[in-house]
Amino acid sequence: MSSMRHDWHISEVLELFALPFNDLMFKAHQVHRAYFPANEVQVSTLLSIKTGACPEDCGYCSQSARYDTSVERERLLPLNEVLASAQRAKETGATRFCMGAAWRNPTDKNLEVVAEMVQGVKALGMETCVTLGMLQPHQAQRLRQAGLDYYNHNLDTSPEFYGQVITTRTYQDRLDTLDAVRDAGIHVCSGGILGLGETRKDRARLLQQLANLKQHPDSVPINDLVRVEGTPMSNNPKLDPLEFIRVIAIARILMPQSYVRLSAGRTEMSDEMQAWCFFAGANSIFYGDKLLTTENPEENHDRELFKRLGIECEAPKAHSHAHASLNC
Ligand code: SAM
Ligand code: DTB
Ligand code: SF4
Repeated sequence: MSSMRHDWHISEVLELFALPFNDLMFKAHQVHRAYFPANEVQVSTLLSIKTGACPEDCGYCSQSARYDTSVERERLLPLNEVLASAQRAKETGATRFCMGAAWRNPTDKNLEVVAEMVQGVKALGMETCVTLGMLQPHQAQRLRQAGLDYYNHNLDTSPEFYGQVITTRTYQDRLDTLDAVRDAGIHVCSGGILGLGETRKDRARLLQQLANLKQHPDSVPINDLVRVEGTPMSNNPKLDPLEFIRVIAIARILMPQSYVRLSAGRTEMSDEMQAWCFFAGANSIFYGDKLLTTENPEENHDRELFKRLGIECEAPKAHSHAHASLNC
């Protein structure tokens, strides 16, 4: 929308970080209410369709072939298994099904198989999202043609800190993939991870990069590092929860119309911390006891938490604006 800003200066973002916590929460929550129903959260479920043996060296990742983690490599899952998982996710109340593959990039042959998965999941009446690594423009167009709704590809961190996290693909590669996705008419899902050892300025620069894209990402996942044994980041100190909540709030202020997803790391967050994240503007989560390879809160726990907070699940877009409950 034209009133959305894409010219944030780093000093403005840092000023938001420096606000007293209450002032920042108040501001973010006002923005949130102006653009979204205050008590609705969108629910997505993740499935790893191809696990492990990834040639990239992302320092946080359980699936990189460079690190000795407990993740076992698996082949691309067969279509019927993927569809059975999607059906289960739908029955538990998820409206979007996100499929992740540990590839540097898909081959055109890989993509045909994924296109079939996208078509099958869509036929169940769910929104679709995939995250397959770098994408060429013709590949993005092929996925769009298959009916893909969202493509996830994160900037992860600031351009300055990026080289200390990943050396096998550049920041510009990521921006190019996001352009290809946007140009193909697919919704962009792009965010980052906190707790990598970055500074507050790096966190501000990440948010600035996302907000200053030509169009804001439609969905902005904010991940808290899951410290995976065997990765170079397994012993990173935990980020201050209040700093994490600040990042959610600033993402909400900078990108008022985007869904801000409280993504990885929720198993280590208290219920109170998650409640603050929802107040600060988070309005999407991953639901189901597994992310890609690591644990997520149990479904029962999330159901209870939503009930205690009076949060409803957002109904599927294609149907009505009615509220729905996590239907487990
Ligand atoms: N391989 C594809 C790629 O990197 O483009 C897609 C899957 S990758 C797992 C998607 C995102 O998950 C990463 O960009 C990162 O932000 C997040 N992620 C991966 N491992 C994580 C971890 N241990 N803790 C938190 N977030 C993580
Ligand atoms: C994103 O930003 N977070 C999700 C999704 N996009 C694909 C992945 C989180 C992965 C957490 C670590 C794991 O389970 O392997
Ligand atoms: Fe591979 Fe994605 Fe993990 Fe990086 S984050 S190592 S690209 S699976």
